[in-house]
Amino acid sequence: MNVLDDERPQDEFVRVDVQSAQALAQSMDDDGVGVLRDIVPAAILTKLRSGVAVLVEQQGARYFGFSGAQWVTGTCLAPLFEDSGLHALLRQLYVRKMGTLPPSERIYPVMRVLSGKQGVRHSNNFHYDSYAISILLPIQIPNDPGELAGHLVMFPNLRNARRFAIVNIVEKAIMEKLLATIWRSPRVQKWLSAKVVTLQPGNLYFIWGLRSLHANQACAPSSVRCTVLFHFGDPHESSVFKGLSHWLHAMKLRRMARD
Ligand SMILES: O=C(O)CCC(=O)C(=O)O
Ligand SMILES: [Fe+2]
Repeated sequence: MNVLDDERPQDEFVRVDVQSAQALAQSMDDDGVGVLRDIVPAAILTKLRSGVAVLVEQQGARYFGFSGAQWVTGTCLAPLFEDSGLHALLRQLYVRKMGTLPPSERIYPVMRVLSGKQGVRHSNNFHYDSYAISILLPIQIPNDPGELAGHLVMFPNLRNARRFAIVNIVEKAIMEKLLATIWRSPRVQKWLSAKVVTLQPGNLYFIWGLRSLHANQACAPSSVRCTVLFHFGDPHESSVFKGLSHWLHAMKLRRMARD
């Protein structure tokens, strides 16, 4: 495309279309990941990165995580977060994979900033998301030659969604805690054909988060890595065991925050 033909203001997102659902779902099934390229414009990436730089400057090189709708409101990511095309696409993907309507229309946004020794601790933590679909937006990925970039590594579509929340919780505990070191082993990753997804800021990466065991690779403690996740569709949203899984997750974050 000739850039001169593109009349979008430089800080506007490229429109996300529900028509992409079929192709995305196919790639997520076949390759583990579906990609929409060049959705977040460079001007917005620059703004977000300067916000992150201020945080790192103020609080030092450590791990930051923001979750829930409040942190997005009023930021330059809000137009994408509220975009009706994105919501329609997520709904469509959910219906295709889960065979029912999503339990809610809510997108759960998370921002992760990895830096310093704590950042390394937040790497290679293989997990299943609680949400059927996760979109990963790389904001800042280290890219100096010879530097570890912290790409995404995944075992695509290792399982199906579990019907009962308690089964899901027990399975997650076994896979994410008891067997944590197994998934980190290069030999196991090779043997089980783990996929490394090279992250390019500006693109949106779609995965079946609930089905695919995944983690970010480590990057150097001296670098800063920032990603945003949009999670959608938790089939166990209204389960009585949800409180337990939130508590387990909060404990895990607290443990990792200890120096
Ligand atoms: O930051 C990343 O690359 C992945 C993070 C992730 O999988 C998550 O927060 O659920
Ligand atoms: Fe995840």
